[in-house]
Amino acid sequence: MGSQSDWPTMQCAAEVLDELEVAYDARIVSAHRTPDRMADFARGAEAEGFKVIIAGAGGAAHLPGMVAAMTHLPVLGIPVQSKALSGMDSLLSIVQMPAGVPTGTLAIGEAGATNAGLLAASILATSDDALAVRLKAWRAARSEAVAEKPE
Ligand code: RP5
Repeated sequence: MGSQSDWPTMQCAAEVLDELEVAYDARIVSAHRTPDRMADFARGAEAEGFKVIIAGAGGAAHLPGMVAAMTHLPVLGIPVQSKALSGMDSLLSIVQMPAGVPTGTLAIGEAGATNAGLLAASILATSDDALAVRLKAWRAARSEAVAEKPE
């Protein structure tokens, strides 16, 4: 994520990864304030053993796209809800990548972070049968929790 202030949003991704028993590392890596840290992370992520990167940032949210430019790993971008423009700035900063540098873009805010965690798990589950079982169970439990009628 780009800032400590993104953590309340990004925690939603972390929570779902915890529930699915997917190992992860959470780091603050700013495209603007710590560009060298960002480049070192993005260029070294594959060698470090990462399989998927979830990158959340708000405002002028260049982090996901810049990370995607420096790695072949899948990058899932989360537009963090900004105070000034409610995350529309974040969304538009992430979603319109030029052809050739794909960056997955999720919904603004907490829903996007939760879904990024689930999507990362789905990607990993294509080569991890036990995770696929846990993911199917997670999804089934969510379906079963939906009442047929309102209270
Ligand atoms: C972005 O600027 C961060 O991703 C964050 O969403 C936003 C505001 O950062 P802070 O000023 O709260 O550190 O780089």
